[in-house]
Amino acid sequence: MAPRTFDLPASVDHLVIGAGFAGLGTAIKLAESGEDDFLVIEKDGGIGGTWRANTYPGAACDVPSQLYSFSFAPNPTWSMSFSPQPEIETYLLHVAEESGTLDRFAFGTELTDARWDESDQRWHVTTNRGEIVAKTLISGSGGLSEPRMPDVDGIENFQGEVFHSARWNHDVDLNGKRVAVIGTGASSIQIVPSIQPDVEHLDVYQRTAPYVLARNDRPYRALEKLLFKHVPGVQRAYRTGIYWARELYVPGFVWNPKLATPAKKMALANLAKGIKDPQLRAKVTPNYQIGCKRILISNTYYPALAADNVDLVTDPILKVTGSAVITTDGVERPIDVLIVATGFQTTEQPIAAHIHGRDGHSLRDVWAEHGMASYKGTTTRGFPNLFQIVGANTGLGHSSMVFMIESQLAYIVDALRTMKEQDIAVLEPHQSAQDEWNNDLQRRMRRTVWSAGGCSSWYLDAHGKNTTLWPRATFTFRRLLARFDADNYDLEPAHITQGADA
Ligand code: N01
Repeated sequence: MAPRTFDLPASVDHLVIGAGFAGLGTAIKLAESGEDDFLVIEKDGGIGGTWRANTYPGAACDVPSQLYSFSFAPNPTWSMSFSPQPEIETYLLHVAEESGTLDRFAFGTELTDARWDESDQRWHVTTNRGEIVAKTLISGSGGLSEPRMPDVDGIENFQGEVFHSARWNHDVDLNGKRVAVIGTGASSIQIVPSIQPDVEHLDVYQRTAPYVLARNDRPYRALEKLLFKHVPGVQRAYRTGIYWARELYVPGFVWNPKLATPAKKMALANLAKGIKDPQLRAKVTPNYQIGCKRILISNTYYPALAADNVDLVTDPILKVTGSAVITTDGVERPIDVLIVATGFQTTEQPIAAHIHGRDGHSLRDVWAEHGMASYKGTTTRGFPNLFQIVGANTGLGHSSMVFMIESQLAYIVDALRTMKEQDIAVLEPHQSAQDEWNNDLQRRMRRTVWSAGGCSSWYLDAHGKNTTLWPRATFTFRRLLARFDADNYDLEPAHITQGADA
C-alpha cells in the first residue's frame, strides 16, 4: 500500500497515535461510536505497528491467531494456528481497508511534542509535518516499539554489519557469513533456527537461559477453514477454548509458582528432546522459576543450538572490536555480522518524554522517581484527556494483548460517550483513585513469579518494580474497564466562551 500523504487538519476531536492493533482498533471503535472527527498519526509508512516493524526471519506470533486478532474481525483464512508475521500485517491492513477508516490515517507523521493547554482545554501537538490541536490524545504507540541496544563496550566500532532484530537489514546476505546473535529472548529464538542453516558459523550469546515449550503449531485444514467461514460459532468456539487454556497459566504466575510445575516439566522435556549433549543442556537449563521471564515456544531453537555450526556462548561479553566479539574469558570470536536481539525499551516508554501535562512536566518526569503509574493503565493524573492503550501494568506474559487492547477501547469509548452526554470537556482521574489502583497492583505483584521467581526481566524497571504486567486474570481487567467510572474522575465543563470576556 502506498502511504497516503495529505495536509494535516489544524484540529480534530481525537488524535490517535500509532497504526498498530491499538491505533487501528481505536479508529474502528471511534467510527462505530459516531466519533468521526479523528486522525491517526503513524511515524511509519503504513498499518501494522510492531507487525510491520519486525520482519526478521522466522517472525511469528507466539499466541494463537484465533485469539491474537480482533474479536470483531475474525479471519477464517489464517494458514497456521500461530500466524507468521506477514499474515498478521496483511490481516491488519485488510481490517483497516474493510473498516473504511484508512482515509483518517496520516503515515510518515511523528509526534514530537504534545502539551496540554489549560486555556482552551486542548492538546497542542507538534509533529514532523505540522501542528494539530485536539480535545483528546489517545496513544497506541506500543509497549515494544523502541529497540534497546545492549550496553556492550565498543559495539559502535564494529566494522561489519550490525542491526537490531526489530530493524532487520534485508540487504545483508547472511549466506556463508560468520554471524553473532546477542540475546536469547522471544525474537532470538525465532531468528536463530531461521538463519542457522544458511550461515557459515553462528555464535549465540546467552546471558540468561529461557524456558522454551514445544510450539504446537499446525496448518489449518481446508475443512476447518470452511467451517470458520460458513458455520457460525465454530471460530468463536476455537477462540474461547484457546482463551481459557491460556488463562490457566494465571494461577501459577500470580498466586503460587508451584502451580506452574507441569509447564516447567514440559519445558525441560522439550529441552531434553532438542539437545542430547549434557554440557549444552546444562548451559541452557534455566535456574529460576518458570514464568519469571516470558515463556518461549519453539520446536526448532534447541536443535539449531545443537547444530555443528553453532556455539552457545555463556561467558559475558567483554567488548566488541572492529571484527570480533571478545568475552571475559579472553576468547575472541571473529564475525562478519552482529545481530542484537536485546529487546525493547519497556519500562520507560519513549513517547512519555514528549507528552507534557497540566503543569508542563512530561510523563517521563512524572514517572522518573516511582516508575510508570496510571489509573486502570489508561488515564493519568495531571494529563487531562489523555488515554494510553497498553499503558502501565497492562502487559501479559501468557495471553493476547489484543484482548487487553479491546478492554481498554471499551473503557475509552464509554468515557467519550459520557463526556458527550454530560457536556464534559475535561476528565482527569482522581489522585486517590490512581494511588489506590497502583497500591493494589503492587501489593498483588509481591507474590507473583515475576517478583519472587529469581530472575530479572524486562517486566521490571530500574527499581525492580513491575510496571508492565497485569497481575490478575484478564477477564478481571475486562470487567474493571467495562464501564467508564466517572466517580473516580475530576470532570470539567467547557470554558464558557473561549476568547470572550469572562
Ligand atoms: O527481547 P527480550 P525480545 N548482553 O527483552 C539479552 C515480544 N515478542 O525482542 O534475559 C547480553 O525478551 C537478554 O538477556 P537477559 C515478547 O513480548 C513477541 O526477544 O536480560 N545479552 C535477553 O535474552 C517478548 O518478550 C513475539 O539476561 C543481553 C535478550 O537480550 C518481547 O517482544 C516475538 C544484553 C532480550 O530479550 C521482547 O522480546 C518476539 C547484553 N548487554 C518478541 N542485553 C511473538 O511471537 C539484553 N540481552 C508474539
